[in-house]
Amino acid sequence: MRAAVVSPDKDKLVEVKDVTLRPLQYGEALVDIEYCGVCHTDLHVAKGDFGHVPGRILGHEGVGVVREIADGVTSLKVGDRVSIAWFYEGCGHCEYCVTGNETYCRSVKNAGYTVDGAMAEQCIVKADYAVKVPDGLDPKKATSITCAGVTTYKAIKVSDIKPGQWIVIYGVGGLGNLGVQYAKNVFNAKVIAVDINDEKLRLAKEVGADFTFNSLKGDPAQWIQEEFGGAHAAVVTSVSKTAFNQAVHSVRPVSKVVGVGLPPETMDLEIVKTVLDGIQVVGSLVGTRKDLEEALMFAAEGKVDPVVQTRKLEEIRDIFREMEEGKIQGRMVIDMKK
Ligand code: 8ID
Ligand code: ZN
Repeated sequence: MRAAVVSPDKDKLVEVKDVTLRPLQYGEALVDIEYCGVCHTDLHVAKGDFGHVPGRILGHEGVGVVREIADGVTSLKVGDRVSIAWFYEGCGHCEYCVTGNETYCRSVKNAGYTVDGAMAEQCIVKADYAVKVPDGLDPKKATSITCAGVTTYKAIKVSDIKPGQWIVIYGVGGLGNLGVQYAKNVFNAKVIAVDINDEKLRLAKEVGADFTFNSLKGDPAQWIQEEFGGAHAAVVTSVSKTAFNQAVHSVRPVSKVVGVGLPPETMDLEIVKTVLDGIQVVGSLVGTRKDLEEALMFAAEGKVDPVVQTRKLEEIRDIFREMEEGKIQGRMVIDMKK
């Protein structure tokens, strides 16, 4: 089968190859992939930002239909539509798995990074960890919820934002435009979107941001403090430490700054500001199976509507280039039938 794998040559990033999957094991299911979204995390993996994994099949915004189940599978049946997410499997019994923090399991497996993912014609899933896609949700759009959607939904939960409060979302690319929609339509917050790209800000406005700000044209933190007295929370999806630093200065005292973006660099956390204003800076990693089920439900109800365009698997290198250049609006999704 055709699959996009991490290239052994770091400059090439990725190559499309013919790959044979291993046989199914107890508790697993084989999924025919229909669509797979391309997340900026796939680009980090291909670049080796978290360690080089040559030969690994990329993809963790996968959606497909179960073709075959192995012994021991009770949670899925042939014909079910399921998602393939970054959180592929936890151990199921550690402190993190049993306290609603399964994505932090120390033995976690991640699709498209530590195990083969969904940028392929087929993918093996652990049945108990493959969250079903609700009927009536377009599978092309469901791909975006599988990572971008659940990640921002969860990050906003972690931010503790309350209805009517101001939340600032830094970076309104693939993740951020969904963050705007969850913040506005599910959490009933008022939303400020900050980016360095006017096109992305236009989309953020279209999908519901109350205000937008291009941080190449001024200091967003100063503007947010002057206009709104500071935001009640910030979620940062930007692939840049500048945005993390600005986010800390954008919020009111006793607020949370939730880090989601993964630029491989260090933020400058000003100690006096952080301590005197009681600011909490926390990370947030994708979401649990339950978070994903909820995030998918809100999309099926039409509260969140992913903006997607489809391309061929063979175009993956071009997609990565366009992502790096900031040219993709919403999410680029690979259509495995193209
Ligand atoms: O679980 C997680 N924490 C998780 C899940 C999924 C993705 C984390 N991520 C990470 C990705 O690995 C990546 O580092 O979130 C980051 C964003 O992923 P994405 O939304 O898929 O990337 P994108 O579509 O390229 O959007 C990035 C946006 O950031 C803006 C860009 O203009 C773009 O709209 N941006 C940048 I780059 N620098 C900025 C800056 N200084 C900025 N926006 C504001 N200020
Ligand atoms: Zn992702």
